[in-house]
Amino acid sequence: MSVGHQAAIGLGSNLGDSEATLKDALSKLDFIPGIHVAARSHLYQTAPIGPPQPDYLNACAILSTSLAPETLLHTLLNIEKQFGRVRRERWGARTLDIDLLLYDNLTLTLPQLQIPHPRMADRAFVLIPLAEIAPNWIEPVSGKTIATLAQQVDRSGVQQLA
Ligand code: X6L
Ligand code: MG
Ligand code: MG
Repeated sequence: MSVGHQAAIGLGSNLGDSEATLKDALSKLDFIPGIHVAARSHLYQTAPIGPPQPDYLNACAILSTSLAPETLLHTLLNIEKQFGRVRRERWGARTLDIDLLLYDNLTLTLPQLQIPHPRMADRAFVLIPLAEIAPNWIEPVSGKTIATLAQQVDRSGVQQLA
């Protein structure tokens, strides 16, 4: 397998100590062989999309990785489990969600993994943090940069934390 891939991930939490969870999850990721956290966004407090539930904290990160997309996905899901993620109702509250958003300029459709993340291009809670750290990355389905996509979403309900 080749080395030196770039992946973008989105993190979200709205149960428990979300700030600690997001920071700890990123440091756990950085400790994993084959993953380096190259950049991380600020944390954002965001209004929930989906069923009524508490506000989220969201963030994004850029990973340098030697892991293939499927291997990286399994690593991310394993970290979710380590933070006590329990899948109950669809789109319900969670201690930690980590989504694989982009992987190089790849488009990939597998039963359990679609890259780019199919709903990232219209989600302010993904695009606004991601635009901080990867404004010039081209989302390969739309052909638009993250900065352009971020400019096109409604920023209300997305507040950067200090
Ligand atoms: C129609 C149907 C329109 C479904 C939108 C949008 C479904 C987003 C799921 C949708 C639809 C989602 C987060 C969240 C969730 C998060 C914030 C999801 C999955 N995750 N809200 N809601 N942050 N603020 O990380 O993204 S549930
Ligand atoms: Mg998600
Ligand atoms: Mg997810």
